[in-house]
Amino acid sequence: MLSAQERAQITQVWDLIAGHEAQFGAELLLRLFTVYPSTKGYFPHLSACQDAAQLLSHGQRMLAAVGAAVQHMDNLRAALSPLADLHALVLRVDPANFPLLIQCFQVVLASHLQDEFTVEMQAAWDKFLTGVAVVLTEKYR
Ligand code: ZNH
Repeated sequence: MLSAQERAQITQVWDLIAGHEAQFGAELLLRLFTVYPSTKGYFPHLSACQDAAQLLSHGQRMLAAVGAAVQHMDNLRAALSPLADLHALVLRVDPANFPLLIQCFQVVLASHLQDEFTVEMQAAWDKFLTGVAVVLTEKYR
């Protein structure tokens, strides 16, 4: 699914994020809520007050999961199985929200990495995050 070059680009970008999961994650959530206000409905407690500490804490958890997915990009289905159960069976997040989050994720990357975030890296990350979203949304019934 991912070429050797795509894998390298995904890892290269992750190495720049690693250690800043909370900050990137909080920015991602803030962007998501602002650009796509309908997403706030899933996070009533977070989006109502936009308390920085809570955004950082949920952002940290979300980005840590992305980091784990990077470590297991050859085996996403197994690595993300518990999270897939959570999203599909418990949270029941409409799968239409995932492309919105992926788009915001790429804008966060671009705004931080600027010229370092090449078009090839964006393409590789788009493919990778789409793969993550496929796994997180395939257990719906
Ligand atoms: Zn999600 C949760 C990840 C997407 C919504 N998440 C969560 C968590 C994680 C995640 C890690 C935590 C878990 C625990 O704690 O156990 N997500 C994730 C990822 C992604 C996602 C990786 C992609 C890529 N989500 C999503 C979306 C949405 C969501 C799109 C909508 C919009 N999540 C959610 C919610 C929750 C979660 C609502 C719960 C929160 C709380 O807890 O409060």
